[in-house]
Formats: sequence, C-alpha cells, structure tokens
Amino acid sequence: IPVLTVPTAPYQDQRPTGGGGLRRPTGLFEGQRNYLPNFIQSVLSSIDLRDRQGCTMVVGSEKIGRLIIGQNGILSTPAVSCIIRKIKAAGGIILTASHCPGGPGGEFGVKFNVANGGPAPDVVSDKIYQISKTIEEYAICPDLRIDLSRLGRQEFDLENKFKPFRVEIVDPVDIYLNLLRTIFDFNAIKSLLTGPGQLKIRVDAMHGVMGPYVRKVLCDELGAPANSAINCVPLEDFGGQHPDPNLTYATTLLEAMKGGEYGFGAAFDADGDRYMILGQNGFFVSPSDSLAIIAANLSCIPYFRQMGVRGFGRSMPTSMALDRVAKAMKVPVYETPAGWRFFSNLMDSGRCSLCGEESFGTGSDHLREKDGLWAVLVWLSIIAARKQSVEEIVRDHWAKFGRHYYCRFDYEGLEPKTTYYIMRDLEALVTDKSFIGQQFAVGSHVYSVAKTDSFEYVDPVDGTVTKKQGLRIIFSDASRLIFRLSSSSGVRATIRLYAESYERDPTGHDQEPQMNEFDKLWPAQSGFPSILFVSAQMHNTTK
Ligand code: VG1
Ligand code: CO
Repeated sequence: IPVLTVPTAPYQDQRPTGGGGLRRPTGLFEGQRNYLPNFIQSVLSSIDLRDRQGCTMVVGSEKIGRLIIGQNGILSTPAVSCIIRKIKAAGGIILTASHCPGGPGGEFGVKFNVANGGPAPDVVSDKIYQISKTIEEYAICPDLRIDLSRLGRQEFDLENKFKPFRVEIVDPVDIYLNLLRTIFDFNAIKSLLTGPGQLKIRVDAMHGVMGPYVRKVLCDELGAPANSAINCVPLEDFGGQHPDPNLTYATTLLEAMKGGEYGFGAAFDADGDRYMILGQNGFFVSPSDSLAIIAANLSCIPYFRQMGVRGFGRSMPTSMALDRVAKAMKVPVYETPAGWRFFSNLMDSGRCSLCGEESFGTGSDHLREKDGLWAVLVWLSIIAARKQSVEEIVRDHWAKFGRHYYCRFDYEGLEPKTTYYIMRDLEALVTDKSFIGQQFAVGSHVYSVAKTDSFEYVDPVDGTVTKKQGLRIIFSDASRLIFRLSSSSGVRATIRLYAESYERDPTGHDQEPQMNEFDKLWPAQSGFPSILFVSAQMHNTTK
C-alpha cells in the first residue's frame, strides 16, 4: 500500500489547549483544506523520532508500527488512558468535542494523550502548536482500508516498510472492565443492584460513547436491569442533545429521578470522563461535594484499602470541601490549575491518590484521566457499604464537615479582546492593596476580603510554573469568588465565575445554592460580570 506525502500549507490557529485539545466548529474541520491531517501530523511529529518508530498508538499514522482502535471507532477517554498504560503505547488520539454540543453543525475536537495515559502537558501542546504553524507536508495512506467492525488483528504491507503495519481492533470495554474488576468489589455492587430490595438505578449515556460501557459493566456484569440504561446508542449528533451531564442539559434524567422511582441516577458526557450523580427525587450531588464524599469514604473501595491514600488533588476553582476531609484524614491536598494534565505528575510521583474538578470530573491513580463510570462505581460501593441513600450520605457529610455552597456561572461567546481587558482590569482592581479588608454584606452575611491573588502553580515534581490561572478573592470565612478565562473554548472566549460560600451550621444546610443570593448579583443576561458591577449591586459596608 503506497504511503503518500501530501504538500500542505500551515494554519496559525491550531494551538491545542491543555483542557480539551483542539476544539473547533465541525464546519471548520470540514471546510478548511487539510485542517485535520495537518493537526494530526503535527501531533505525531511532536513525538521524538526515536520513540515514534515502530511504536504503538491508540490511534495514529505514519512511522507508527501498530494502531489500537476501539471497535466501530468507539473508545471512551478513560478507556484510552487505560489502554495506553496497559500496552505501553506512545500515546493516544481521541476524536471528541467532549461535553460540547458535537457533530454536524456543532463542534469537533482532537485530544492527545501521552505515554503515561494522561492529557498532553503544556510543553507538548506548545510543541504541537509550533509544528502546526510551519507544517509543509503530511503522510497518509489513502488506500488503507480498515474494517472497524471486525475484532482482532489486521496486517498491511506498507510501501518501503520491512515489517507489516498492524492494526488491532479491540473491544472498547474489555481492557477497561478488567481494570475496574481489580479496583472494586463487584459482588458487593451486584447484591446492591439485584434481588429483593434492590437499588433501582437510572443511567443516561446521553448518546455518547458510554452506551457500551454502561450496558456491559452496569447491566451485564453488575446485574442492573436492562431498562436502567438509557440513551445507550452512540449517535453522531448525540440525538440532537447536548451531551453535558449537568442540571441544565441532563434534563431527561433529572425528570426521571424526580418521579421518585429510582434511588440513584447518573449521566456522562460524550467521551465518558465527566459524570453527574443524582439521588432519589432528583437530589443533586455537586461535583465538589462528590469529590469530598468519595475522599471521606475511600475505605469502602478494595483498591484504596490495598494501596493506601497518599494525597488528594483538586483544581483551584473546585470547592474546598475536599480540604476539610483531607485535614481530618491528615492527608495533603494539592491545588492545581483547572485541567486534568496537572494531576499526572502528582500521580506519577506517588503523591496523589484521588483528584477532582468542579466541572464534573473525578478520578484516581488507576489511570490518568477523570473517569465517569469509575466515579459511579465508587458511589455504588459507598451506598452498598453505608446502607444509606445518596441524600443521607451527602447530608451526613455536611453535618460532619459543614457545607460548601457552590455555583458556577459561564459567560460564553465573548469577544476575545474584550475578555482580555476585563480580566486585566479585574486583576488591577482586586490585587490593589485597598481591596483587602473590604466588607460586603449579602443579606445578613458579611463577607470580608482576606486575600486576593492571580493564581499561580508551581509543579512540585518538575518545578514548572504556570501563571495567570484565575483571579481569587478569598474571604475571611473561607468563602471564595474566582474569575477565570476558559482554556477549552474555541474561537470565542468564555469567562467563568466560581462562587463558594461556607456554612458550618447544620441548620443552614437546606438552602438552594443560588438562593444564596449569588444569582441575584450576577444575572447571566448581564453579559459578563465585572467587579464594578458587583460592587454596585452589593452593599459595601466599609463605605
Ligand atoms: C474545562 C473545565 C476543566 C476541564 C476541561 C476539560 O476547562 O473547566 O475543569 O478539565 O474543561 O474537560 P476550561 O478551561 O474551559 O474551564 V473535558 O470533559 O473536555 O476533558
Ligand atoms: Co469529556
């Protein structure tokens, strides 16, 4: 089979972000000549030639010796991470827009994971970007015909190659399922989900990649009835839905849970790294709480009983509920910038066992990605061990540690230049010395500014410094306000506002997070928040 070298012209906008790789409107990938091959070639060229020759990629092309592809092109992000580690591949390419509305008319994305199974660190993303700006040619085998539906090995004789080029089509679930078996007590979960008094569950794969995983793991292996799993057929356009597991988009699940028939509900994003947990009657578990509750209950999981718990990681905007658990367990917490890639070094060096983000992602050192189905099995294990409902587990946790009310507001589709000025002005304002000590009253609660900064992270393993990762306003009672520029949005910019308010007193644990006055301060239709706007709306008690 001939290998063609095709001349091409570079693009200047193919900087992959640490958050989600390269994510653009699908139409841009389709409409701009060689947009995808250019980027894929840049990814492959970023691997040192020595490591590239004869190596295995979980998806790839030129000079690669072997390709592993999930049957029918389906592999979840956590499964890719798992396979890369298991077979010691050089890396993996994941074609997904993740939780963004994907498919025709939506977005498309390319994530690149490196040899440890984790998302590419920023040095690698920078290298890919540099290559993409000067690329002159890419290699392709237009006549290579792979049958994606046939499991097993297919061999091809490529031009000028001594060894045959091997493509292996693997079952998307098997290798990952075998890993899960070593982590959890499957019998305990199975007795929870079967027999009299079984926990009735409802799991929504949102027409993303998770369908086969949900069916095989939860239904076939763990005994959940077939009708517990919904939207399990992966569709190119996600059935016209937005495959994002949160209260705004996972409404089918939310409605079903509100009916009261099911005791546990879960949904996943399109590539299976994010998850949402709901209890009976639609009781919502915030991702930051989920992380803290998992941390406090790790002893329910055989994996952690064997391996011990070394440390915890959370992204900076993630609520500090985890920190309270860590303190009680005398375990260190690492606070990293948003994006999973910062956890890899901590896990590789044995510093960190469990990590999480407020954006519906939790995972452990069993692989190097956040892992939605793993988190669901953790929750089922906790329910089986504690013999309590989701709501009881959460309320007990709040009673013990206090509740971190948490809200996130996303101001999307902004003009990039404007966002730059907003963030610059905000930074000047909040980091001004006179801002410290200012008091703001919301209802009867007075918040007093204790500390502000522009978040900066020094990697404890390799010393890499990552600056400008969000503006933090920390109040004296540990409540926080954070402004941050999204790094995963494509052409337009997004500012995220994270608000956290701590309540120790159990009599105050029953409010709606948004009744906590925050939504009245920053109505989304105001376009974007500015601290000046905030000051105008709040009653400043120092003046
Ligand atoms: C967002 C989230 C971040 C997450 C990233 C990738 O990034 O905030 O926590 O790791 O998406 O998620 P940003 O920079 O837009 O805030 V996924 O499901 O695409 O791996
Ligand atoms: Co995702």
